[in-house]
Amino acid sequence: MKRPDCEHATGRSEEQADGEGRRKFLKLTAATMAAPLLMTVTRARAETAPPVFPPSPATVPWAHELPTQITPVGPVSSLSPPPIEVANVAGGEAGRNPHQRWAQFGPGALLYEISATERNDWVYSPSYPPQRIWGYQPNSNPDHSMPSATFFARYGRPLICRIHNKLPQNHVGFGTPEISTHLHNLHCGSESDGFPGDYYSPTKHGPTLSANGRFKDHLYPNVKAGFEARQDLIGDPAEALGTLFYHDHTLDFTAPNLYLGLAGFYCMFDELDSGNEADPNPSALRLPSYPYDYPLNFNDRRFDANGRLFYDQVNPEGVLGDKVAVNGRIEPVLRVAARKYRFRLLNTGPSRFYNFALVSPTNVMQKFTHIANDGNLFPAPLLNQTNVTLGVAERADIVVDFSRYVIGTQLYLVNRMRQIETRRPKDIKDPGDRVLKIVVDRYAPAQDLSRVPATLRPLPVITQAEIDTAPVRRWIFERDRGMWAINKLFVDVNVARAQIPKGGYEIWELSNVDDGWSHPIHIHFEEGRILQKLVRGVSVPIPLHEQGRKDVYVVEPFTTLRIFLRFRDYKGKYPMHCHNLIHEDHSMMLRWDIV
Ligand SMILES: [Cu+2]
Repeated sequence: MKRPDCEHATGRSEEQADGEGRRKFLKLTAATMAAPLLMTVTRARAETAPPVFPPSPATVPWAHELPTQITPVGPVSSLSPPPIEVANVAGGEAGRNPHQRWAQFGPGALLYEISATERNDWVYSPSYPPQRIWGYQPNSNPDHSMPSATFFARYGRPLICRIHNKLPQNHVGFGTPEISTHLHNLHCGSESDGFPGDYYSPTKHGPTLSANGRFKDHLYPNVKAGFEARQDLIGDPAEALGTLFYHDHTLDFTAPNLYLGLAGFYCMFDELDSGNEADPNPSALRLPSYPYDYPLNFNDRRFDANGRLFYDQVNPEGVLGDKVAVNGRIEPVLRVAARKYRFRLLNTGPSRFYNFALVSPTNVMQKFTHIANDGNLFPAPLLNQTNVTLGVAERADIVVDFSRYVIGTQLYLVNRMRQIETRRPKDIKDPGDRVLKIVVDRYAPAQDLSRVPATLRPLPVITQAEIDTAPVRRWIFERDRGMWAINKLFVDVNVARAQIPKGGYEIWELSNVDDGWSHPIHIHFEEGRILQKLVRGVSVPIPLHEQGRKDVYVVEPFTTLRIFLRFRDYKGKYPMHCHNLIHEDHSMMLRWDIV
């Protein structure tokens, strides 16, 4: 029998004992647990039975009200010590690589300061005791309505976000008190990308950093991909992104750290999607805008008999949550005005897929307009939709017009996707589970000037000549030796599995050769386009909502997706990984470099 050849089993040389010891322990434990099974069966569903955990205790629904509007975090006037191009290790910063394009974006950037912190008073449900949660919050005026703060950012306004690690370094239980914060899927230098090996704390650092740190500065240029070739800092509006989110990406511990709450929204605006529904600019889309622009983050969670958050970070099957938290609350109520809203739906996992529908109390599906997928506005809105599916890390922006309802109307957002294991969803079945109650309880104080125009954002051009000349890489995602592998290898953050020239373009074929798992694959850095979808080798139509730009590609059993990708403007190390956080933590990840 072959031994696992991953770095975790063989050990890394340069890392500190504690964190690395835990990482090695986890991987060896997982490999040992799976080893006897390997002698008889090698693949897929027959290999192991997923673990069965007791159900979470019952909750009383609709006992918690979400705020009627979210409060984005604001900039600070200064940072001390001031941010600089090269890591200020003497001043407490982790040993990152120098900021790329500092001269263009650093001086004059807006300054933000947040900290990863622990609090002990979070109430998932009034049926459960207040308990520990982790989140990213501003140092002053933290937003206690969400586990992590929300950013509203604008193209053309670069920002520097200083992220302190104030997690308790004597932490016990699941999760690890190091962080590496990834802003999914911002176009930025790899030193600001939150690479999984770039985790840091005051006492530890990952193998791809050079020093521990109390904080790390992230330069978010808020510039559209391809700006270098255009020689401007405005970029092509077709490349703009919208609904992004940031989260911890620490190697081997992303699932438990997100499970504890380390994920928040980062919404981007530009001259089209300007965030102002009264915008006089004729090119502005005037979509429903703040405070009627509302992010909703969904996660699956499981609780023990005492109502405390439960997780098993050793088992490579993870834990499937049987409660759905919405912005950190189970079965909350959102009161809305009788007008149009933009909801930004986000699935932060760890493993559950959702199919959301908005229904009446008698389970009649209501119509909405689907305008964006993975933070990318469609060329044209998809009208009269009744449901939307989200794999982990996928997003959907929808517009719901509540002016159609009388005051007092109650509606429910339901999850129709049934899932009984972390491996993949089972099927869609009505009427679904009610996860959010929406009450139309008032008229808006002012006229609703928002609209959903017939055209939204054009797609960037890909020429046939580019498709014909693109180098092709093939990546196979499969179960291997009790863990998850890409082309038979487990993650090694020190080794680049692909080296791609800056400015290049390629076609990546993502293949799932098993029948037991669905893999929502995330490729950092630039949005891609699905050119072709094959099931058992036969080309099938690409769903309309997946024909635009994407950054998460759900690769279902026996499926191959052919993706067109560009690699522009920056150099450095970036990962591709399964965004089922359990697969990600159990090695389904690789590093690729732009050189
Ligand atoms: Cu996966």
